[in-house]
Amino acid sequence: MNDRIMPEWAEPDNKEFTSFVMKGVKLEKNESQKKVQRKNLEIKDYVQGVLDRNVMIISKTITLVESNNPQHIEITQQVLKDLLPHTGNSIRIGITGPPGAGKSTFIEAFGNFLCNLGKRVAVLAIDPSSTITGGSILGDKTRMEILSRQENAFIRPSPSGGTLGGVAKKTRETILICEAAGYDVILIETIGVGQSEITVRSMVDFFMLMLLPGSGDELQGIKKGVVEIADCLVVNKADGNYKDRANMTKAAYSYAVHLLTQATSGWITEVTTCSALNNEGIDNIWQIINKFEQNTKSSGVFDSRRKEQLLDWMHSMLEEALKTNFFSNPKIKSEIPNLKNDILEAKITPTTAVQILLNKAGLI
Ligand SMILES: Nc1nc2c(ncn2[C@@H]2O[C@H](COP(=O)(O)OP(=O)(O)OP(=O)(O)O)[C@@H](O)[C@H]2O)c(=O)[nH]1
Ligand SMILES: [Mg+2]
Repeated sequence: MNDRIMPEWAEPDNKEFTSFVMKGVKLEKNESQKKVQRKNLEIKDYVQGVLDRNVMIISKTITLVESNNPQHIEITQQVLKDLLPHTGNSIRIGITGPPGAGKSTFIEAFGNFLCNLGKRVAVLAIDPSSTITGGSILGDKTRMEILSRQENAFIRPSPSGGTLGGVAKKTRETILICEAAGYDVILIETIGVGQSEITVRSMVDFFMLMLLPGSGDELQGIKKGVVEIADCLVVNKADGNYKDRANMTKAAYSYAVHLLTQATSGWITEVTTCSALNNEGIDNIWQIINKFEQNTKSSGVFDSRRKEQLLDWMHSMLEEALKTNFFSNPKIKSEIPNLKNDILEAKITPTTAVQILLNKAGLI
């Protein structure tokens, strides 16, 4: 009777209790499941898992990349170093636009379209406002319902709480992981506010601005600068009652882009309409992207932009590291309050204060 176990709610000395529970069945995990379960994966496990396209390990590798723990950062760099030879083979597409333009709905439609063409699609989101709105990630998950069930699609919401610079740095590394995992198309959604679209532009090959049908004679508060970094303007919601307005908006922007600087040399910004909701105009956008890729690859612009982006990445990381290093230096921390006082009491100029600080940090 040893295998007859009293349920936990039975009093221990109650011999009259008639219920017994069965011992649980221990499931043997296969080797790869065991590896994933193990708390600390080794560098080679991360690398092999990503190359084997193991979704659970891809996710874990991205989580590792997103960690700010110095130990994790070191492992991440070694993992990325091994993955680097397998990267670079995707088309990286940025999608921005005002809130509610239909970016997520478009990604759902476009992602499914691409999966049906046999492509493998990764969707990443940079949402600097997610800490404020809190709910957008949840919203996106329900909006990308079909795509999230596609075997060839991988959807990763942005880490919340990060500064834009931090998120962007992680997104660049996440792109590399996705490429090593064999994703052919990487879609990066960002909400069109503030600085985020410039950051996304600096990490993608093709940049798309999604617009709403307007009255056709105004530029919807979209900054000229944002239009100037887009390779394609897409007026979404060209359906039902919005159709005519969408065409008017398209006409207004088609005229406007000719007056603006082009985002990519040798490429005239395309302006088109679509209905993400009704799956209309989606194939046309893919054709535009294909044409863009062919043109820029044959002119060399595609390659030179990627090289520039790598160097820009290094520069921005260097700036960030220098700043962090400088302001966390105890000598600097203790000196700053005194220098502030001296400046306010007109004893020294801000320029002198800067010289003193740089000197203390050993930078001059
Ligand atoms: N009529 C129509 N409605 C659309 C279309 N695309 C999206 N919508 C609707 O517009 C609303 C916003 O769509 P989202 O895809 O969440 O827009 P978004 O640009 O991702 O929004 P944020 O992530 O909040 O910036 C939803 O209610 C969609 O159903 C479309 O092509 N036609
Ligand atoms: Mg969205």
